[in-house]
Amino acid sequence: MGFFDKIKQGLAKTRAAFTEMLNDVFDNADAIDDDFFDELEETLVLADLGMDTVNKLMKELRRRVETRGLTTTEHVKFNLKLILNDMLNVGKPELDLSTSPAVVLVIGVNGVGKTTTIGKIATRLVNEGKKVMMVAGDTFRAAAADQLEIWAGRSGASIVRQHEGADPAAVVFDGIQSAKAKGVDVILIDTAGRLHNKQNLMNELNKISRVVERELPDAAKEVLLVLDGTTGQNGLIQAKQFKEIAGVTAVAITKLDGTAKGGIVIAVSDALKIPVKFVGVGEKADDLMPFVAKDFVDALI
Ligand SMILES: Nc1nc2c(ncn2[C@@H]2O[C@H](COP(=O)(O)OP(=O)(O)OP(=O)(O)O)[C@@H](O)[C@H]2O)c(=O)[nH]1
Ligand SMILES: [Mg+2]
Repeated sequence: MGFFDKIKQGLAKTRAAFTEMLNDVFDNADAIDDDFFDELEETLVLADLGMDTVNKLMKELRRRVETRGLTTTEHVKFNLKLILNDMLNVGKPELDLSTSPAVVLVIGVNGVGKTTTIGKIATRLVNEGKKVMMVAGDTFRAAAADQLEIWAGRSGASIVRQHEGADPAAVVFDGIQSAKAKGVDVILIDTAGRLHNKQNLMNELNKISRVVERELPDAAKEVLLVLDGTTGQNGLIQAKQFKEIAGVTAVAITKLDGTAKGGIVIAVSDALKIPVKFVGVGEKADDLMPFVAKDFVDALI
């Protein structure tokens, strides 16, 4: 199944809620007038695009309708899709894995799907013929490394772990030495989301980043923030905080299969100007899709 069909399936709940309402708005419009714009705006807000993004979108759409003299719903719909596409195209859609090794630091609050997403990315990369290593930087509880180890086994990646309570930066140091010795292509670092406060989290992530920077100064590096799509606007707040403390370069949005709030993908890229590079649409190894903006918009509208 290609991205388009899979994302359509993954977005089934969002489509049921949003796409149908949107079609109603377009089908029942007598004219491109204030009533039409009001109804469209309401629908976009309900899809969890967020007020800021909706306001910006509506302003741009009205501007286009006026300056281009758009009179048919077809033309308006087409322009709506173009604007959404622009909002989603805020950077390179793929991870930068241009060096061997390349490093992907995976962060996010607990339960959003970090470990699962690492397992899925590893599966994808191993299938592409890459040598992948997972590093269990979540030392908060032993079960975290156990869960990662299961994904390592499933995907064919290697894993570096230490005992519960170990210093995550020390585990990362170990992992990097081992990766260099083994000629690993991609190092995927799992981290804990459950830290006592923002300061602790920031300190720990900074310490890990410093080790990576010192040991691999020339490596391609990504900081991948994982967000749970079912949390809607709350995810957007988390994203803003993580952007501030951790230099996020890419976003993965998980659990889109379980929510009608798929509009969060647009809200996050528009508000943060950081590209969404993956979307999760299920719990299995192949339920992670590299993000294709145009297909996403086509699936939505
Ligand atoms: N339906 C669905 N479930 C998902 C998806 N991604 C992850 N999950 C599930 O979400 C739950 C939490 O995933 P984890 O990968 O353990 O999340 P985490 O961020 O590592 O959590 P902590 O280690 O506790 O911080 C698991 O039950 C996963 O199977 C997805 O795209 N769709
Ligand atoms: Mg985890």
